[in-house]
Amino acid sequence: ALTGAASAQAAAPIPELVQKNGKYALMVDGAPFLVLGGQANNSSNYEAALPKVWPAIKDMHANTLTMPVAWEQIEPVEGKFDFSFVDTLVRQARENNVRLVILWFATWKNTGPSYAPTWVKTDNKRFPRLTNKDGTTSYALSPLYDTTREADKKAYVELVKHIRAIDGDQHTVIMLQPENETGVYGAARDYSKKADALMAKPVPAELLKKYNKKPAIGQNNWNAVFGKDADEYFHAWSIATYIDDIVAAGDAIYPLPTYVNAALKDPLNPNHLAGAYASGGPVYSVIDVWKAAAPHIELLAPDLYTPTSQSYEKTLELYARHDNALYVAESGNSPVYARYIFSALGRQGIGFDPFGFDYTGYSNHPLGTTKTDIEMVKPFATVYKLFEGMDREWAKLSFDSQVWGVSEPDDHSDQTLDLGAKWNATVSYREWQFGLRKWDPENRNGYPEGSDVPSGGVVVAKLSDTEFLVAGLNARITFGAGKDNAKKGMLVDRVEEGHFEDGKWVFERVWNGDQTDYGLNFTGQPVILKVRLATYEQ
Ligand code: N0T
Repeated sequence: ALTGAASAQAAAPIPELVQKNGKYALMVDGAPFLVLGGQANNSSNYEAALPKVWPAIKDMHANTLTMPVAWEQIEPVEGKFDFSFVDTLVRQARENNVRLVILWFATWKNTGPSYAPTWVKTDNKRFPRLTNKDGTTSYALSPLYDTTREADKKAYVELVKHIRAIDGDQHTVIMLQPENETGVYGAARDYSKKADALMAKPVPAELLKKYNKKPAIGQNNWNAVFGKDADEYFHAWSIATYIDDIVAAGDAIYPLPTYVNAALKDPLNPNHLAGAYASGGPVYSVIDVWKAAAPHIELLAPDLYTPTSQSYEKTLELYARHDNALYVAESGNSPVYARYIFSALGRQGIGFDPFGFDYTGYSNHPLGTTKTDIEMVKPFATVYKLFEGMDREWAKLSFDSQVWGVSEPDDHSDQTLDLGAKWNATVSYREWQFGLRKWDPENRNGYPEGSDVPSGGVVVAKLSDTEFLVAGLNARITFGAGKDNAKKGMLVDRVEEGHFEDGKWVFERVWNGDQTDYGLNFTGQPVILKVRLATYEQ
């Protein structure tokens, strides 16, 4: 007979990232889940800090808290484990009705070993640091030593075992991030003799296959195959295989979805050199290396601290791939970052997890805001309030149907949504709700207050050939006829405002007249619309 715990597990499957025709869903308790996350500050991973974490997560309307668990914290003495913080965290997350993403701060945290226990980070004989090009010793641990990997793996496996033991029937913990911002600054790779010897060997078959390379014998070492990219590819391969081995061991115990986060390479600067950014980490130009090296890692995710829309959008585009689900693992917490959730969801993102959300008083300005109180949270609460009532429905539509989404560009210019052959839509910003902007080209009426800071965005999901779910903030959406309907008259037939309850649309009222004559106008209030479009012969 099944035990109680086992039957509960059978009823609610373990969280899983599923893929269908290049679309992704993070399944939690058997249904698609949208992560509306908030990541706590780095040193908030102690019971004493938690009373300052939960209020911020609540004010934010987040459904998920992302929290580090440090190797130094769970294994301060080799072989002696202490999971008291994990127990407290999981219990309090349940009391606060949020899910958890746990970050494993271990061999690499922002590339350095600060979160490794003292017995690791002070023993350079047993756990060697890598060698810089000039022969000096780097601050970062080398990925080339079994001793380091096995020690990290042992602690990670204990953590995963513990999570299974306390959470295997409830799934409060929905994802794990092994390590944090891997790679190394100041070098492209480990330049030790050991590393040189490995680079002189043939490139592994999986990697050759990924890059479609068929080098001749004798021409198959790393430098011969990859030329100027060889150092970075080698380091990325070394780190990715190291982490994959750890994740595989965890998966054998309790296979939660895992992802790694990237300290980014500038997507707009082709001359950005490895080592100036974290070389070997999962930056866009080595996504294929990571995919070949780390089949157990579900996805690679960007940490977005570049506020300009051009840069932010480019990075989203680079990580939203058929073979990689988009997940914003970190984002700055200045007000300008909040709107990018619309772009992330438009690219079929499975979640958004901006950084620095607790009331411990720390600000990482200029990466994020100078504010550390409710003012920091407000812009994110505004976007999360819009999605919180339909997080499950949105995630399902994103997986099963078609979705679009845009956020306001820095120059506030209009954007076009190609909704297929029948319809399209234009999204515009900084408009009053009444009237058409083109009637007032001099802009004598000025702009709505505060609209100089971009905060707008719109998402659209297809419900049927003629119906769309539309939600937005500080933007106007105007629907139009696509090429199949070009010769017909086109109208917005019916606009319903409503909300979701237990997965069902609950009608509140019909929008018409001023509310629809000048496009559908979203303000700073959360509003969800169901829009039906129609044509007539003319
Ligand atoms: C992030 C966070 C935390 C455009 C910084 C960002 C977090 C880590 N690192 O507060 O430390 O744990 O993942 C690095 C950003 C580099 C500068 C980018 C300038």
